[in-house]
Amino acid sequence: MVNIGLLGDISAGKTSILRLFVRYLKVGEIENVKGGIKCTVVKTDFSGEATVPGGEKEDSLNQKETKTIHPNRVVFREDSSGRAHTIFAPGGDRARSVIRMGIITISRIATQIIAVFSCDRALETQFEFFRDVRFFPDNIYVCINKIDLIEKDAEKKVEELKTKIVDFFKQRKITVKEFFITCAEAVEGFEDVQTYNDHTAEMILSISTS
Ligand SMILES: Nc1nc2c(ncn2[C@@H]2O[C@H](COP(=O)(O)OP(=O)(O)O)[C@@H](O)[C@H]2O)c(=O)[nH]1
Ligand SMILES: [Mg+2]
Repeated sequence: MVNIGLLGDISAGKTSILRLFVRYLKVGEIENVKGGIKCTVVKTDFSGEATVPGGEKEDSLNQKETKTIHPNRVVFREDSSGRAHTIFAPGGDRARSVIRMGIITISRIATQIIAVFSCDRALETQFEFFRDVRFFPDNIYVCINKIDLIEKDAEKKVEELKTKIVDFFKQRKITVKEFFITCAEAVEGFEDVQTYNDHTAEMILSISTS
């Protein structure tokens, strides 16, 4: 059994990654991704998600912006082996003590950590989040999310981000085992949306089953 913790600053996309993974399992799409196998959702808990008052999303009509108070959780099972895995995604707002508790708890019980970064925000502010987390394994995975928001020279930009992220964790004696480049939303008008949605699901699956 693998316990995966998704950690990252507010709005990096942790909750979206979990939701996309659940969707891939529910519609059976998980079998069609690279390394895909049949899996079943055992349990989901998104009850820690609170609607932000007045927080309308800019790009859609009725969806409300949400904020994670208590860690979200998904348990799923590999059908053939029967192995079950859990993915946790605590909130990113470490200024609130209840959320901070979630981050500390998950960073301690997770056997694998995925550090989630968003392409559309300054890295430095996102590093602040990780500076605060005390308990880290020596090796982590890194997810660079919202790839759709890089407007030009995406490959070059991604390489720059990777270098800075590796350096940041190296200073803390943490090695990045692997990078995953993802898009966790069904973004209309983004040509490669299917590929990068798939990458999101492949990331969770390959870390769980490796
Ligand atoms: N364009 C784009 N938006 C995303 C992506 N992933 C998440 N979002 C949006 O970013 C916002 C924050 O996402 P959320 O999952 O709540 O972030 P969290 O705070 O890390 O849990 C939401 O409005 C999402 O719809 C992505 O890959 N691309
Ligand atoms: Mg969240």
